[in-house]
Amino acid sequence: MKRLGLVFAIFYMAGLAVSTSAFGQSTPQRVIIDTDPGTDDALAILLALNSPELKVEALTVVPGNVVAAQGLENALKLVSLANRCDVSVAGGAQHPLNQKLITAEYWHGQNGLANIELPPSNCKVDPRFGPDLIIEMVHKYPHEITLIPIGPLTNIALAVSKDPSIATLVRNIVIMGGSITGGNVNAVAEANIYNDPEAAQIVFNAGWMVTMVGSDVGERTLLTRKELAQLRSAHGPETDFVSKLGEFYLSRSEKSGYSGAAMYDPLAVGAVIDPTLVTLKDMHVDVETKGEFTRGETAANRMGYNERNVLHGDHYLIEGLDPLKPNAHVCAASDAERFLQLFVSRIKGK
Ligand SMILES: [Ca+2]
Repeated sequence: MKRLGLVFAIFYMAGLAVSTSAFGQSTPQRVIIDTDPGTDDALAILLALNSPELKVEALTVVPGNVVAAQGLENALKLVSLANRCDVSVAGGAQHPLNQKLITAEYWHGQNGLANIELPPSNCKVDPRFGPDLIIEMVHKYPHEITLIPIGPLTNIALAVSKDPSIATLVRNIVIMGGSITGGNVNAVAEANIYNDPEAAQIVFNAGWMVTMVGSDVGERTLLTRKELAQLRSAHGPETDFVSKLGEFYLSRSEKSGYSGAAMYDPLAVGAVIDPTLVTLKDMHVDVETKGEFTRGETAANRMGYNERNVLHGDHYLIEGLDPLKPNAHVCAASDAERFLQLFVSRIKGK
């Protein structure tokens, strides 16, 4: 089954690569980024806005790194910085489905954007409720929209619960979230999943194949002083902002024992721009919503089956193996060097 999973992953990536090259840059992929900006969200959004392979249709904002209102303000400032008021920016959920919000100013600065004060936004908010905007756009462009959720999965869970048909009408869903080798909040949980495990469990089991770009791979895809120096060699509103934000994020990461700044959210965008940047393995993923130590863990089955245990008298016997259908393409590795060079060149390119 492991080999079979790899084969599926290779076909999946080859399929995406072919469709991209067949249409060329003239038909960019429509994407909606659901975001809780957030330092690495800002990097991801600017990467997307500066990549010709993508047409960013909307940013929908979810509470996570910062509260909903601050996230919405940040998203509006980011599209304004990039001079892209054509991108819809909409608010969404105000809190997770079933627990209190946990914000992360500790990592992202008081305003979520490394305490950098961007100019007031020239762009106007889209009055639609984010999950409704997602539903509308997926129906407007059937099989064309790729969802890129890079925050807690609250908005996506609300959208697919209200209208389950979007699960078959999206082109793809590529999330930053989860991990198969340990968490970044605690032993096992990654922050986006930990902030709304119930929403994540809905999203993983909505009937689509979720591409999961986890924190474990993000932490092996590090922005270092080398890339910061490359960014600093160019000047412009976006490059200057990214250089300052990168310095804050890198220093914060170094103080916490990392050798670079984990490119969590940007790598999810990178995996949509160029699927060959990541290695995927098909697995069945469920989200732990109860465990004493494991709430928010992405429990990923790497075997493709569960044992079938049947009660005989006073104990159970293993009678065989029940196959488990994959629901996720799980990112196992990235081509970090190639991704970082793509990131730097795209940010500097404008
Ligand atoms: Ca995020």
